[in-house]
Amino acid sequence: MTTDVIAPTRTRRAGFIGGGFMAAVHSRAARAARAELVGAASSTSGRAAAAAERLGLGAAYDSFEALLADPDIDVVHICTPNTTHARFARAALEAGKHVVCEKPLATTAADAVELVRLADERGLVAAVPFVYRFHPMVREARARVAAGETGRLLSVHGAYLQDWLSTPGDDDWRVDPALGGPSRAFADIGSHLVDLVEFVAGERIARLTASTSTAYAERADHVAVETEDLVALVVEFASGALGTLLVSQVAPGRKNALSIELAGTEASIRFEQERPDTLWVGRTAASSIIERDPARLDADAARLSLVPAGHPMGYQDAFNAFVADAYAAIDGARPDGLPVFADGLRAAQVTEAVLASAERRDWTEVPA
Ligand code: SOE
Repeated sequence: MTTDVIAPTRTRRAGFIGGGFMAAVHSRAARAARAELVGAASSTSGRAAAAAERLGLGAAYDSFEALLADPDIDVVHICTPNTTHARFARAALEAGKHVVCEKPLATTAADAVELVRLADERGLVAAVPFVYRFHPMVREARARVAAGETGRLLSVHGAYLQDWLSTPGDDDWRVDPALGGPSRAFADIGSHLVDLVEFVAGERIARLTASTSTAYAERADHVAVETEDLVALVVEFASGALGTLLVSQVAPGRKNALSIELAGTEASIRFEQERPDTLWVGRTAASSIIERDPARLDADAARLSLVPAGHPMGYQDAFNAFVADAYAAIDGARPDGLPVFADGLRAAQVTEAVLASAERRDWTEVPA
């Protein structure tokens, strides 16, 4: 097993659709993976030129079609509002491009199924940034669970709490279902929480019951708001393990507080995204804090651990590792734990189950 993040073997030529916060994150990661940033397209040629200038993305294309027609671009990063993802991903795959598409991959499971099929048919790499998988201590937790250190899974509790929409004056394009899709908080961040739980546990949620709530019917730029600010879930795994999950974007003081805690017959294990260099391992007799130290980590965690213990790693490091692994997959490698379009489909299926359960106020099966 390599001890370094798998670096690409040839220069990638990357194009970007969208020029906002996530385009900045994606382009920093592409640059770190030694890609050539060829150009950007956006909603207008003016916005494309501004993004290319601000982010150093190379040329500005008049349209996404013009970007996809460039034969020199081999991978396209889609960083636009949610309801445009499926259309852009489909067009990029049909143009023969590898795709890194922001989550949610699609706002319906049906669209996601078609994208998975298309990527498989074309033999193209198609990835979705469930990026929290790439914190080294997440891989350490996953390795310990897989090795049986926690025993048979009994329960999970997790949360993803943010406060950037905590007041009626706070607003965003995600509030509008025409741009964000029918689910807001869950599709945006609940998808990360469920992906991380299932990734670390190595088990799938089989059924769930959900309640959603919208804190404010009116916001600065939107009225009659229907998309949810928060979701409370009870989940049952295929193994019979139970869990509770809370997702909120109206939790004052919580900035990006993603946390998961798994309890098994032998031990518990807890990861907190805002303190990504540590793990808590709980036992009846004594509990411990595991610090990230490459010399003492599972090989998969060590390969992502780019600096020594005591040098904090963070969100952009995780994103850089995700893009490096996606590019390595384009070179033919098979990096462990790369989130691909099938994972984007999973997220769409869970999101639809959450909305259906909240609507019916009953338990809902999640497709296996
Ligand atoms: C906003 O909720 C957001 O930027 C999400 O869209 C990202 O997926 C998450 O990683 C951080 O918060």
